[in-house]
Amino acid sequence: MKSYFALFALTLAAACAPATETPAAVAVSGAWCRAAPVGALSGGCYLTLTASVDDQLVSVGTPAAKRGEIHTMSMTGGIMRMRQLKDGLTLPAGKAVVLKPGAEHLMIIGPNQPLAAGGTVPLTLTFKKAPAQTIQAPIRDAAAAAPHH
Ligand SMILES: [Cu+2]
Repeated sequence: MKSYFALFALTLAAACAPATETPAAVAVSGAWCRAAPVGALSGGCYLTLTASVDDQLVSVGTPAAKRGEIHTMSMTGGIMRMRQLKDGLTLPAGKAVVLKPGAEHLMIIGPNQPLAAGGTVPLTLTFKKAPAQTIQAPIRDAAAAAPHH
């Protein structure tokens, strides 16, 4: 009886051998949204994404605004310009991609409520490979950070 059990355990162990493929997952950290004055037409959100395999942030959604977009900022002829990354944001395997003021960021367009410090913004992040995730980004005043627009 005992040896039967041992054999069964061995078979189980073999079936559960480590997979050769790394599962697609994205670690999200340090999320926050910038507090905006009442009546603001949009707001910026920032976070750090680390993907386990080469992946892509495809879209961002939120019930707190009409829609979410993925933006980048770049210097063109001495002027800081912002543009939407329609194809999403590339996340190389194992590399922390930092979305921050003055660089890549998430933008929520048409907030349904004032983005007041102390509140939170739920953000649903959709990836090409990793499962989608919903996080709660705290709203913070960011007077010290670089202006967004
Ligand atoms: Cu933007």
